[in-house]
Amino acid sequence: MLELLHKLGLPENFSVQGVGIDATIEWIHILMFVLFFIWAPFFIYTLIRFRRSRNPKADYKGVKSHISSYLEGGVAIIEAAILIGFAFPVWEERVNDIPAPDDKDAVHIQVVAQQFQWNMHYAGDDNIFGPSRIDLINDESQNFIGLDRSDATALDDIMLFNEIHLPVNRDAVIYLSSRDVIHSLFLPIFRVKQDAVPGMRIPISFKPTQTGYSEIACAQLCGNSHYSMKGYLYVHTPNGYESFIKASSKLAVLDDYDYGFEAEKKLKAAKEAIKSGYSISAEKLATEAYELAVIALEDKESSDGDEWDDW
Ligand SMILES: [Cu+2]
Repeated sequence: MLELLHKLGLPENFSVQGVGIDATIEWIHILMFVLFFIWAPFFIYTLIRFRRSRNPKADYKGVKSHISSYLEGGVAIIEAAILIGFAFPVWEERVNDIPAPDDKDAVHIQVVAQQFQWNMHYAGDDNIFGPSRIDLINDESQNFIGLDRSDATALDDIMLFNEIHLPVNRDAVIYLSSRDVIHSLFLPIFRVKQDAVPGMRIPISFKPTQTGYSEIACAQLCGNSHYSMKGYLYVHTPNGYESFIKASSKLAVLDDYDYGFEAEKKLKAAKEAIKSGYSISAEKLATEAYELAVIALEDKESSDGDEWDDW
């Protein structure tokens, strides 16, 4: 059945949690197929059997047998089995088995939706999310979530737009919220779909099982440019991810495109490599990007010193 569903457009599943969801989807389809092949012939039979020419006058007594009640009861039992046997456990796992915020084995990301983009906030090298404040939100200066860069823990934080980066085979936790209206983060290949609700910070957790690239969509009709809330998802090798994040974190501290230019180029190349399915070369490129970012940061610091001397 799952193969048939893949042929009909269900994408491959690339998360540990997706297996349970796929099983539920599979059972629902099996039940619906069975129902369809029972109800459809029955419906056609009733159309012919009770046609007007054969029954010119309505029978006021109606059907006496209880077969239809038994059939309905049977359907209700199967539906209850799907709900209690499959849907509840899958949901229970999804809302209860979420790694704690201080769990170092998991990757933690904050995602803030807004009309019409996804803002991804990574804690950076220090693993601590810098604070953000509403009054600091400034779209012109690209501070979409109001990150307080004056705070020491925020200096190395990484802000990405419409891009999620994750390592393979590690639990990922996304803390999802929204800046304006209700959006919905949809990661089809992980079987993740969660509403982003203003005023709430909702954790979602899953574990990617394969490196690769996919698209992110918004699954709530959130406004006139809803269609443009398209994002990209990159699943790196564990080392590739570490280097990618460390390089991006250094570039965030550097905050100077001229110095970080070469490192940025390597990071872009790493993303292209993942897109083309070369996660090992992506890992190499991300490592090079990190080395370049370190050099760029040292260069800038020493030249800042020069400027100070000249002054
Ligand atoms: Cu949206």
